[in-house]
Amino acid sequence: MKAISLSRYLIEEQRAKGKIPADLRLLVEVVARACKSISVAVNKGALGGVLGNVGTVNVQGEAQKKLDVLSNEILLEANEWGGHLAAIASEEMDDPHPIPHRYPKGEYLLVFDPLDGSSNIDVNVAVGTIFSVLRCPDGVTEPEPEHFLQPGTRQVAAGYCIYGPSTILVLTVGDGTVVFTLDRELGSFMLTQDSVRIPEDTQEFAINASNARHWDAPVKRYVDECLAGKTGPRGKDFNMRWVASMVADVHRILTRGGIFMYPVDAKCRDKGGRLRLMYEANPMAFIIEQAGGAATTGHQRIMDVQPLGLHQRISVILGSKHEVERVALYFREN
Ligand code: AFP
Repeated sequence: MKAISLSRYLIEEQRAKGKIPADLRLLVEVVARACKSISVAVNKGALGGVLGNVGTVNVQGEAQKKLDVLSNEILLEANEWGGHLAAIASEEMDDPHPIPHRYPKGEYLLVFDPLDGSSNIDVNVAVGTIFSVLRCPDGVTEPEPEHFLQPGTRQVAAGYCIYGPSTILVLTVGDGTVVFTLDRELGSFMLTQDSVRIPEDTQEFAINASNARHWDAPVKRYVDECLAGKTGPRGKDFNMRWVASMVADVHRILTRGGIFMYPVDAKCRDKGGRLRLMYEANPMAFIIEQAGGAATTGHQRIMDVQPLGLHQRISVILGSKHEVERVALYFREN
């Protein structure tokens, strides 16, 4: 199959299938172009003078990397003039960024983690950009934080760009999950996988095992059974991976199956979890579900959660359908 470009894919989704309006096509193309710029900055590494910390902390209370701030600025500058957005929210900003009055507004809300996994940048491990697109409620011209608080089922598009050995854009507009690889000579994202299907079973789990003593019983039961391998109730051996960059862990699972868990535990319960609902859990859940996988908090489907705050954290268990369902069963039996 001759690879087609992102632009052609989006035009075909818009024209042939009526799946996306022109403004949403423009939005995805603008975000993809911004990701190309971020990829250039990330790939320069130490030569770009952008490694290390800024010396500030974000709304999460986390030290901001220079690339966190730069990636955020690239995404803001790329998106504020196009006329497709009503407002923008980011992990790196306390409140939504309004579209400057000198530019027209559109009907979409864009939420993103501009550079997820940024604690891995200085050690040259894959990082990525995660984004989610919602509709701005009708009649709202000056969106407030509460206008972003829509469940994940209301997303009209979601994606991530992983800056790894190759730069790969993974996207869903609700018509399956598709994968584009950046052709640096052309400067275009080219379609390299047109309908991702996550294997429903797996032998690979991803969790930060250093938190084991804090886990709730259902998580401990699931992981202990994986560790028991052939001799245990699962009757097969498991492998473990933990990159500590959600984009990298999710991309591996999207590619070959697996289960990713960052559950609420005794250590992070007071914060509601480790990962953020609006710009990490929801977009990844949309992508995973569109590829035949599942995504739960342990108690409910992630995309059904009614957000209570823009930077709300949530328990995340996602990946191969049968494994996620097993963990959810253990929560019900608990
Ligand atoms: P950073 O962006 O601060 O590196 O956090 C990355 C992340 O939000 C997510 O990408 C990882 O899955 C998770 O945190 C790793 O958390 P631990 O460092 O506690 O394993």
